[in-house]
Amino acid sequence: MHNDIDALYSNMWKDYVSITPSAHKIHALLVSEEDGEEIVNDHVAFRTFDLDKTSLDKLAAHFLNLGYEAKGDYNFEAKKLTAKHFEHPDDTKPKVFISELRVKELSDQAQNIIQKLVDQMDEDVVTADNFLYSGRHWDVSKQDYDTLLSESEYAAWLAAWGFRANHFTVSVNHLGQTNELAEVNSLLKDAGVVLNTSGGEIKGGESVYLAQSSTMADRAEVSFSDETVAIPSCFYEFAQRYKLPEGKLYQGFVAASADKIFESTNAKG
Ligand code: OOG
Ligand code: NI
Repeated sequence: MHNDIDALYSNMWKDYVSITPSAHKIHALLVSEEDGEEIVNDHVAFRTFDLDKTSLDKLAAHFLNLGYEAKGDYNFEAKKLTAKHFEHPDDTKPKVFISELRVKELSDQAQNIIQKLVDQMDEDVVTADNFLYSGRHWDVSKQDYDTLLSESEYAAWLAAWGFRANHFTVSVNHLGQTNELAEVNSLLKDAGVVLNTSGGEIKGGESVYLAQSSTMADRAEVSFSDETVAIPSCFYEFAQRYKLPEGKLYQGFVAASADKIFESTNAKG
């Protein structure tokens, strides 16, 4: 496992932008690189199957090993997902949101496809240094992808893309030009970026101490075993946090908002 947080994030970012080219453009819109301004990441997110080999805990181990601590628990009934978030004692480090699909709640057909994928995976890959930016460890056909897609968009995305940051999240609180999410959204839309409007462009708000928005995922080519096709890859998220009554910024997530953020990897319109 990695023993250097910054190196891990740098590798995850490289992998993420390789299939999310719009992240570069968005970066340039939000910070002036000439001034040496940097984006602060609020969090990154990962997806997995709740099978023994690939469980949330296996991914989490990489972060616990780096000093992260488990904080919130979340349940997404309709999407059949369980999630946890992790924080580092050094609050300049991004938070981590990891979800897992409860495979047993899917149809027998979908379960069989997923089992067939995970069976191809060597047990040791989950503890390898590069696991969190290693992508897919199986061959998958476009037909199986489509079958999963008709039942669980999450399952299909994971079958196609594997283990990698599903999104990075800009901390709006740390931006130089504005600290208002609504203004960030306007800037993005003026530049032609397509935002996720499921549940409204801004999910949450001051009343739940967290406001979030996200782009609709880019598209990138996937080599399926039978054909190569462009499908939704990864997206970019924007988070504005508000102070709790005691004066500290809220650090958790909001299940009702997260439920809609998941839909950022749906096909656009
Ligand atoms: C995670 C969606 C939830 C958030 O910030 O609420 C989330 C995902 O799409 O995998 O990231
Ligand atoms: Ni997120």
